[in-house]
Amino acid sequence: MKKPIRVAVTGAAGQIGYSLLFRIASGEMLGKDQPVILQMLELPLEKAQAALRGVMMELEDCAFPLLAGMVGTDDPRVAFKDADVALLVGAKPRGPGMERKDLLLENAKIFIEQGRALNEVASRDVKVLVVGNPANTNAYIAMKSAPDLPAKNFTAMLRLDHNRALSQLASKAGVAVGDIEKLIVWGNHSPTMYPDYRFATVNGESLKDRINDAEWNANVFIPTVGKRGAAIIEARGLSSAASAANAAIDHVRDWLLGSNGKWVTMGIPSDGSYGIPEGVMYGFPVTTQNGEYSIVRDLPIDDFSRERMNKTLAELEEERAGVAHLLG
Ligand code: NAX
Repeated sequence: MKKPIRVAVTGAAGQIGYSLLFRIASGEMLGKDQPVILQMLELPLEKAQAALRGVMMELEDCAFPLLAGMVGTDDPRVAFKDADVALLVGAKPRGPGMERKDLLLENAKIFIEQGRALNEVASRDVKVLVVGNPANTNAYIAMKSAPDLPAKNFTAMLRLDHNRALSQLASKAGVAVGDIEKLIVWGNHSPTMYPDYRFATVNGESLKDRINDAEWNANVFIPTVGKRGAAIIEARGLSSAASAANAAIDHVRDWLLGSNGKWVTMGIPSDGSYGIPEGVMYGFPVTTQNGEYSIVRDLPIDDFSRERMNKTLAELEEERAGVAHLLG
C-alpha cells in the first residue's frame, strides 16, 4: 500500500467542498491505488463547524477504502500540517453593496493568513491550488505570504474556463469533446479571460480551419465562456459547484500524475513568457510531468490575441496593485 497523501481542503462545508471531498476520497484525483488523508478547514462559526461535522459523518458513511484519515478544524495550522496538496476553496463571497475592491481586501486577509500557515507547517513541496475568488490574485497573495515555499507551487484555477471552452467548441464543430487538444485560456479567471483556440486540433486537424468563423469567435465563443459563471447563477440560483469541483480534480490530477503531453490551462506565476511580467498569476498553456508543469513555448501571438491578453493582464495588474500595500 502506498503512503497516504495529505490533502488539505478549505471551505470544506461549502458547495464546492461537498462536490469535491467525496471524489478525492474515492481516488478520482490522485489515483485508485493512492490512500489520502483529508484535512478540512472551515470558519470557527458554530454553523460552519456543525456543517463540517456532517460532511465528515457522510465521508465516514461512504467507507471509502482509500480514506486513510480525516481531520476537521478551524485552525489553518492544523489543516495544513504536512499537507502535500492544498485546495484553497473557502473565500469571502461578495456581500450586498460590497465593492470589488472591498472583496479583494477581505480575501487578501484570508490568503495572507493561509499563505503564512502553509509556509510554517505544510510539506516543503506542497502543491497549492486556489479556487476561491478572485482566484488568481488570492493565489498571488498566498504565494507572496509563503516565502519559504517554491513560488511555482502556487497555482490558480483556470481549468473550469478551459473545460467550458472545450464544450463550447465541441458543440460548435460537432466533434467529441475528448478529441480536442491544444486549447488555451489566457489570463485571469474573470470575464476578461481569453479562450484561444487558434492552435486547437481535433484528431490532429486544425479546429479553427474547421470552424472558420471569426465573427463567432469574437462575438459568441469568447463572451459565452467569459460569462458562463454568471449564466449558471442565473439558471441555478447558485454558482457553479460540481463543475468547479470537477475542474479542481482535473487540475490537481494532471499536475501530479501528468497530462501525457496534452496541453492544459493552469494559472501559474509567470516566468516572463509571452510578455507577461514575472510573478503575475496568469493562465498559461502547460504540459505536466512528474509533478512539474512547463509552459508551452514559442506560440505566435497575433494582434487580436495580444489585445485580449493585455486586457486580462491589465485587470490582474490592477488587482495586484490594490493589495500591494498589504504584502510589504
Ligand atoms: P460556499 O459559500 O458554498 O462555500 C464556501 C465555504 O468556505 C463556506 O462554507 C465558508 O464557511 C468557508 N469559508 C469562508 N472563509 C473561509 C476561511 N477563511 N477559511 C475556511 N473556510 C472558509 O462557496 P462555493 O460555491 O463552495 O465557492 C467557493 C469559492 O470558489 C468562491 O470564492 C467562489 O467564487 C469560487 N469559485 C471559483 C471558481 C474558479 O473557477 N476559480 C469557479 C467556482 C466558484 O465560483
